[in-house]
Amino acid sequence: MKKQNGKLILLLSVVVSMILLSGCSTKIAKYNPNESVGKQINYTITGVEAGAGIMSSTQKAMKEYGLADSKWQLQTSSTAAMASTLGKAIKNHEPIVITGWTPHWMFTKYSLKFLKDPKNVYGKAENIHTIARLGLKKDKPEAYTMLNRFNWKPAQMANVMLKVNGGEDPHKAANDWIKQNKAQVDTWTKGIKHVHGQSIKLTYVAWDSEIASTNVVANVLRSLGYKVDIQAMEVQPLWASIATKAADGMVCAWLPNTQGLYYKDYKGKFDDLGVNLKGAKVGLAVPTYMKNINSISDLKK
Ligand code: PBE
Repeated sequence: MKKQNGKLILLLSVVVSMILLSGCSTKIAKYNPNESVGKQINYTITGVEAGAGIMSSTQKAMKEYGLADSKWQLQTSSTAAMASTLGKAIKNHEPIVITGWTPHWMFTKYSLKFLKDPKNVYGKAENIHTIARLGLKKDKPEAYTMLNRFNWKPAQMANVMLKVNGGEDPHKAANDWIKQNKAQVDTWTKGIKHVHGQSIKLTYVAWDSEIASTNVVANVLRSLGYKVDIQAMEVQPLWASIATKAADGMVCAWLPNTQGLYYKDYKGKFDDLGVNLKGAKVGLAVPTYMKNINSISDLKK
């Protein structure tokens, strides 16, 4: 008898938890164009790492568009977590607002749109700059020349990113890209003397875009004979690593807007080698099925 009771309790608890679980999963509502979007997503913008420039730009946007004084909040997260939340939301046709940027595989994989920003808080087009430590030109002129010449197009960066997102090792994805774009890479290395195992250190933030660019640049420097160390870190330490000369260079400076505050803070303590990618973009983004939401001010609806 006792044994049977035990079984019954077990069976009951399985049934109860199944009901609970299925109850939870059906509770996630699909995007409803007729209801306030804020209400549907608990007034939450899904963000990325705390130090990212896009996070401070978004705080500013929330103030300028009158979202900060209402119930809206910006959720700090990580790029990987944001991408996974986005993927799940899209699968279920749920509403979601993210901090987005291009080049990024998210815009290739999913149908997303940037929200219009009439107050121009995020700036128009952003560029990505290469930044070297002071003195690199004199100490490692070969590497400096290559870093100074490095430049590519958003679609090229997106191509490497998409491969890495598909599971390819970044080192290999970068090498494949280099092989397939030999003529372009040759213009970066032309006439540069090979060095013999000199070491050089590049720092970066592990955003998909910067994983792609840093691996490409590192592999090209390796082909010139450098022993290259690449080290991932947060944004503020990234700028500090160059300013304190703990690292030689980085190719991840989104400017003039996104990382403008770091640029200002460390001004005079780094060498700006100029743009390596033109036409990046930063802003708030939503899936295209959120038909009624086209501008940041629409979030107040
Ligand atoms: N991001 C990706 C960075 C630059 C590249 C938009 C998260 C930032 O906000 O600083």
